[in-house]
Amino acid sequence: MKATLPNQGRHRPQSTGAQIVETAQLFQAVEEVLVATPIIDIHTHLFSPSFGKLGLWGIDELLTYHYLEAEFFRSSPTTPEQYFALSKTQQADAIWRALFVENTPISESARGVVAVLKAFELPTDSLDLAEARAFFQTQSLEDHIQRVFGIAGISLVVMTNDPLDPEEAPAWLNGAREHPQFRAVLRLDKILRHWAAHWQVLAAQGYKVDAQASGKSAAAVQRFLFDWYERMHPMYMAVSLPDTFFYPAETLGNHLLAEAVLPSCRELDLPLSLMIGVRPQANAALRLAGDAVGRADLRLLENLCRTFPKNRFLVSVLSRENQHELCVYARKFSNLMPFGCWWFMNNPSIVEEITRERIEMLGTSFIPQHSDARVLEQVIYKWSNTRRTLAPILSNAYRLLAEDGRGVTRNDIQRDVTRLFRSNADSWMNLNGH
Ligand code: RAT
Ligand code: ZN
Repeated sequence: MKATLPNQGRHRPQSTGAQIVETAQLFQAVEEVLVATPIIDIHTHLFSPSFGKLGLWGIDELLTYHYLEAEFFRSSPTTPEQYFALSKTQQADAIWRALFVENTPISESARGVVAVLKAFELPTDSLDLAEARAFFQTQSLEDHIQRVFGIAGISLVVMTNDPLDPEEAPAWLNGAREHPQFRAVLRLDKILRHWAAHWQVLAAQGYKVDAQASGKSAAAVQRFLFDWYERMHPMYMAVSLPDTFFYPAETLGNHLLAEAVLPSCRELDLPLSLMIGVRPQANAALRLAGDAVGRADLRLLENLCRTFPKNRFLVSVLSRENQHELCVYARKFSNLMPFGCWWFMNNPSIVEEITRERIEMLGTSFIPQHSDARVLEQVIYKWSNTRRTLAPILSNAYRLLAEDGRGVTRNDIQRDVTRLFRSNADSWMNLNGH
């Protein structure tokens, strides 16, 4: 019998009859769809304007980003003690001089600042920051946000909101105004990781908790979370965890996780985001830049996903060595959603490796990236880099598919990009329901 060849025609039979994209056109088609699809940025440290000075933007904040501070100490004799004694303007000047004038800014974070300056047609090679500072000083924040979101091609950002932060909590209590493009996240690090230093704050607010989180403490923490849910309308709850974190284990944090946080998430229909793999303050002198990375034992995910099938877990891991296991666990548990290439993973070479692996193992059932932006304008370069890295990866996946017998239409590409950058987030976080 004559073997039937895979369909090589330019139209897909029994389907919409839509035009298959020629292999030679795939890259361009993917690029165009990526540019035209507004992205939902599911994890940032940005704030809407009603949080006042908590929201960082402008050239001095861009330059003093902790990713750049870590690089600065490698290219300058300035010690951390000397650096942190400087004013913000002096710090930015020192970083500009060391990383942009005396050296070529080829690292990922340094290149990002160049891309932002270019986006606003500011000089990228000047000896000082006078022109850039003058530009940012004359922007009105709300208009600037709209312009930045437009250039970055994003429609919505999810903030990181800490109800126990002494600067942030008052803003919520004074009724921070909701903003259509900024959504909240209830961050739990102080409760799950630093209870000893924070239980008193809950107690002082009338929640009946104690130092050991014993007795009715878990129930009181649940009430605390419900109260903050009412204030923030968060998209999910979140915690960053060290590489040594494990579940199950007899720890106070695990007790609160199992007895307060996970039941609250179930009742409120919220996912829990776990960001796993930080080695906190490996070099404390560097402050925010002082954390490192460690490989975690991801059997913790197997245990959580199996023990709590009614909870949804959004997970990002910081160690490159943990990335493959995360994909394998996602294949085992549909209540696990891998997201983002986080922090030390957010470099093109590593993003490429992780994303190819995820597509090969999970198709489009993951969220490829989040910006982790701390400074507003960073979304410009972070999302441009993501599109730039994704376009060849996705078009190559389509080329292989075509070679194996199925071409894709532009609608297929649009459906996939929408799922990756919008609807996976939307369906997991129910963006319009909370
Ligand atoms: O990527 C970062 O900026 C880190 O400092 C952390 O903030 C991390 O993203 C986190 O959310 O804990
Ligand atoms: Zn973050």
